[in-house]
Amino acid sequence: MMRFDVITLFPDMFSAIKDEGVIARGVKSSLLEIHTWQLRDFSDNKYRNVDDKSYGGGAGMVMQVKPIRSCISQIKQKNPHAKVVYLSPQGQQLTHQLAHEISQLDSVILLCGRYEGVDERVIERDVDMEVSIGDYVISGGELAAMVLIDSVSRQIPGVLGNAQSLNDSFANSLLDYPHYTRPEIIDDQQVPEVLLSGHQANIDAWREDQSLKNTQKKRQDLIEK
Ligand code: 4GY
Repeated sequence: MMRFDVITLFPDMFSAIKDEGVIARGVKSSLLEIHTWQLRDFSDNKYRNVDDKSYGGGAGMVMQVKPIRSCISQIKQKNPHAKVVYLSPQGQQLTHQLAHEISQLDSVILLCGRYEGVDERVIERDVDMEVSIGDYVISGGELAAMVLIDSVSRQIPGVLGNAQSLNDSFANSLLDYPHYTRPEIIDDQQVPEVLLSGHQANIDAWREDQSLKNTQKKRQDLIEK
């Protein structure tokens, strides 16, 4: 059982992954748990503020250490070995391989930033791993956390139809092969004959070849690696 604890100002956003799809099924079948924590509940003032102006000036607010640290320490009371992941563009890039490594942990705390992000002292002392979903900026860590939860959960045995995740594009460091379904012909477009042949060895060979060609055409960089 893998457990995610998400620290966020917008816990309702996580209904997007909690309520339906592959992750929801993983939760229902007790393979994973997703808990959200409203950071404002850890504020020490009546206005429930968790941010303040930036030292040095400039527009934009910074998330304060105290509420974050007290939320993390409450979560860790039950899971002392939980790893804290901060989602930011300055992190290590999330890849199939990193998602797999994270899937080996049993408890992950995901810290979602807003505004200008968290006070650097949180990163220094409380964060174990900084992870980025790519070289662009989004408005908060929540969407990045959901991407991480989805990509990690898919690699937990049983969350997908068991053999499915081995089949994933990137599991073999190549792009996927093309997929077709009924009907056999639509307008002037026909399903490749080999897929209708029933000859599984030929189908497997065709798919492998298509994966390679697809990768050469669209992502030469993956082959050079
Ligand atoms: N890219 N990968 C990313 C991001 C938003 C303000 C700090 C990313 O992971 N997170 O762009 N995050 C910012 C928003 C606080 C994180």
